[in-house]
Amino acid sequence: MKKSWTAGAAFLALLGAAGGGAQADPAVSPVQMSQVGFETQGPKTATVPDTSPRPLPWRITDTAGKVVAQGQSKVFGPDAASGHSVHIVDFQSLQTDGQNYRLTVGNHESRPFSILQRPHAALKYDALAYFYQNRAGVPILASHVSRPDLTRAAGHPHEVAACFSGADTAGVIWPGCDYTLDVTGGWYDAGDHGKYVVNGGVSVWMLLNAYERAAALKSPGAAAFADGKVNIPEAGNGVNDLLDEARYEIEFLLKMQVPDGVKLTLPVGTQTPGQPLNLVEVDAGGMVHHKVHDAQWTAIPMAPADDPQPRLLYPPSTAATLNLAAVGAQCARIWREIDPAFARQCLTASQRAFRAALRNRDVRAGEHFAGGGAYGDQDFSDEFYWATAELLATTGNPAYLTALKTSPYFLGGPLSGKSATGDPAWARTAALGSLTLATVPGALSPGDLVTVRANIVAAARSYVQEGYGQGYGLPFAGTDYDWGSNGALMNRAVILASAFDYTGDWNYRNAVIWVLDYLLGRNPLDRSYVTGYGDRPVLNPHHRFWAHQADPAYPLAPAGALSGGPNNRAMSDDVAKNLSGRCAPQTCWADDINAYALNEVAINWNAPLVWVAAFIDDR
Ligand code: 9MR
Repeated sequence: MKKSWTAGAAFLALLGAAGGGAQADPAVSPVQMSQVGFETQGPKTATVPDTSPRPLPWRITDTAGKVVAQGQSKVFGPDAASGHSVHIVDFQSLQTDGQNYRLTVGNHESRPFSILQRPHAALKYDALAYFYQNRAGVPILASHVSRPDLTRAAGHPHEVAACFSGADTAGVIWPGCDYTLDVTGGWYDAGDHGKYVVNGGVSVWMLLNAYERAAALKSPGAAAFADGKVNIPEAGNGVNDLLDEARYEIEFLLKMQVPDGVKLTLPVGTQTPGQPLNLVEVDAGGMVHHKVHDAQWTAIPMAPADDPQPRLLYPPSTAATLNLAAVGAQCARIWREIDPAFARQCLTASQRAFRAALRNRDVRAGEHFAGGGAYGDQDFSDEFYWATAELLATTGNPAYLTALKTSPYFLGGPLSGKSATGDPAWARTAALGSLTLATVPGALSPGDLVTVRANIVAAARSYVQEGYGQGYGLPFAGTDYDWGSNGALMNRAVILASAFDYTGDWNYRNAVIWVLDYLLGRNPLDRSYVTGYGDRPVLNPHHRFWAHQADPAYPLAPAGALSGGPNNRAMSDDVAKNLSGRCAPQTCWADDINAYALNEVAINWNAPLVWVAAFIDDR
């Protein structure tokens, strides 16, 4: 971020964000707060850009215009992440449910807002509906969507794919393989129609962990997704609907596994641009294809059923193989009693994958295929830890514990342990292993359980502190907003929420609210990044079917999809390039379907949104 950034540029960024949409945006509010409302007893904060060095008087009026709360703002001053000089108003003391409250700070007046018992009650269902609506292989039916224009024909209903062969964009010749796989099903990754095992694995894990967390706590939330609660075709089959949705992807992941006895020529070790790949023939049986996607990128708009491109399997990788090892193990313990045959299938696949990864420890994804994202990862020590933790939690086999103890991540938290895990991310999965060990009853000895939970709580404690240093209250102190920053914040909220679960300390839950408030409107763009939520929701995410902005014959997005969010690190699309250098970190974003680096939607961002929304309403 350039230091020379000015308030004028902020204004331009706001205009950029508001302009060009298929639907008119309401005016930017001078008072930024959650546009969805506040919990009766929860934290209530608003941020007001104002350069006054002295506190401003504030008051809240109710529907009748009566003043129900008042005080003085806290002068925060210049805030690097937003580029604004701001004041913060804390009105947690107002604990009377109501609608049409207004907050006036100095001469700035907010939109009407509400205080409710459970303002986030619907979010978990809308966030989960994202997954049904991005299913491949089946038609999206009127009975399961909120508007007729969201229905569509099945995309890729007979997806029998051959392996990529021939030259990639860097001129590397790939030999292909002598089999095809029927990989019909699963979820499309994002705005594109690719299906990537690496990202699919972490997304499934997140949904399954939401289930395991609530089950272990025996909290009211354990019933939130009980059979029939979610409007999906499987409702009524006697199985929890969150599990039904996750299984739709697991079945696809299982299909991506290489048959036994197959030898493939794969790139082993470091890949240096400009240098030839180290292509080695290996025993690839049990490995997992990294991804399946179109031979070439398709245009926007594009309903999945209209995709004219051939679908191809791309070479197996160690990362994809360990994703299946991890999620297969998680599946095996969850379905053990629900569907023993499926559980056995999952465990067999998991163990086959794990053995294959041990044989092929450093097979990296090729970075030069057209038509899809790379999800290239260079370090698999975190995936090994994650998969081993899942297998231990499922089988209790002491051999896995012995192996786990040799990992630098053993019992690590995001910021501490022998090696810090970082927050969960598609390329950083060690935190998932630690969360599983901290969640699944009996996975660890009591002493080790205390340690892993303490390491997770230590990160949460530090994140809360970060929040106190932010003008918009975000428990993230950095000024690097990566591709999918909103998804990253959701993953951080999972850490904060888990710390609340382990300790009962409400400060951690409050910090989860800070994250939700930011996503739902308390941000310098006055934007709700969740479609269908708030007064100024994102309208034009980068998505090939929810492509109303590109062509009015296509639908607007349904409610509950999370925009990737501000990105000042990899401003690669044309809209982002235009903003580059003249936006503060939290304002490097635009509501434009072409802004794939800023405004795409994706399974790995919506999955932690489901987790967090379920957590926050779990009372
Ligand atoms: O989320 C991914 C992000 O971390 C990467 O920086 C980016 C560029 O490689 O790719 C993102 O993932 C995209 C994937 O490659 C293809 N489908 C859409 C995903 C979200 O933008």
